[in-house]
Amino acid sequence: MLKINPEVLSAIKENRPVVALESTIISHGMPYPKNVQTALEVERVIREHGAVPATIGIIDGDAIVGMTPEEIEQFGKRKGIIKVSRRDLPVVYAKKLWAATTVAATMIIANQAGIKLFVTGGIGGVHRGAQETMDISADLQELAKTNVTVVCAGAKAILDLPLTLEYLETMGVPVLGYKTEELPAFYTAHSGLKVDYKLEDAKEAALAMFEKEKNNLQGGILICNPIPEEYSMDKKVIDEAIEKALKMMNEQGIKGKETTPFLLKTIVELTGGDSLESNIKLVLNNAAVGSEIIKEYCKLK
Ligand code: PSU
Ligand code: MN
Repeated sequence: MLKINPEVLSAIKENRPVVALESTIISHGMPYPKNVQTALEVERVIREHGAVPATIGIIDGDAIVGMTPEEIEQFGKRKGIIKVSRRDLPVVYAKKLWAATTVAATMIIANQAGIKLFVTGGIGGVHRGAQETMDISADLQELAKTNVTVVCAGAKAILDLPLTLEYLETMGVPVLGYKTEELPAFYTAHSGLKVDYKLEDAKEAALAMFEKEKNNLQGGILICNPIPEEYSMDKKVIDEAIEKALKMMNEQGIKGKETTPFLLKTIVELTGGDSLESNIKLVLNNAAVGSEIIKEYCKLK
C-alpha cells in the first residue's frame, strides 16, 4: 500500500515539482540527531527552491511517500529499522515492518507514486573486491530499469569507481556530470574519471529527462553533482580514512548490507566528524540542484 501525503499527491497531480528523498541515509547513513536535522534541512532547502519534498520509508508495512517531521524523527532514532532494497520489499510489506529505503527501494516507490526525480548523497556501487565477493549494490540494477532521475554527489571512494562506471555503462544508465566532465567522488569533487556527458545547467538536465521519456527509453538517469570546493575534504585525509575503515571491515568480517553503514560510521569516527559535515553539505547542495532540475522539467510537460 502506498500512502501518499496529500500535499505531495496534489503536487504530483498538478504537475508541480516534487523531489523524492530516501530514508536509509537517515536510519543507517548518519548518527542521531544530525541525521534528523539534516533530513529536515534538506526538506527546507527543497521548499525554498519551490519544490515539494517527499521523504520515503516504510511504516508498519505501508510505503509512506512524504513523511511528517515526527515520522522523520522516528526514522532517525528508533532502533531496529531495517535497511531495505528491492529484494526485501515483499516480505517487509507482508510482515508489516518498519523499514528504511535505500536508493533502489526509494526509486521503486517514487516511480509508483509518479515522482520523477530523487535526491540523495551517494549511490551504492561496485564494491572493492567485488571480483571475489560479488558485492554490487542493487542500486545499479534499479537505475537500469526504473524511470527516476537520481541526483547524487557521485559514488564514494569506498567503492570501486572505475568498475561502477563500467557496470552502469553495461546496464545502459546515462552518467551525467552537473557542470562538470569529471565523476565526483562524494567527499571530494574529483575522481580522475570522466562522466559520459557534461550538463551545462538545470534546463539541459530536464531536457535529457524529457527526451528519455518521449523516446520511451526505460530506466533512470544518474546526475552527478560535485561537492562544493569549500566543503570538500582533503583527498589525502579521506583516502587514509577509507583505507583504514576497509581494513577494519575485513578484520571484523563485516559483509553484505552491513558494509556501507559500517564504512560510513567508521569514516566519521576516523575523521573526527569531518566526513559527516561534508556529507551533510553535499546532500544540501544536491537538494538545491535537484529542485532546480525538476522545476525545469515541469515546465516542459
Ligand atoms: N551513500 C551514502 N549514504 C547512505 C547510502 C549510500 O552516502 O546512507 C545508502 C543508500 O541508501 C544506498 C545504500 O542505496 O547505502 C547502498 O547500500 P548497499 O551498498 O548495501 O547496496
Ligand atoms: Mn551489497
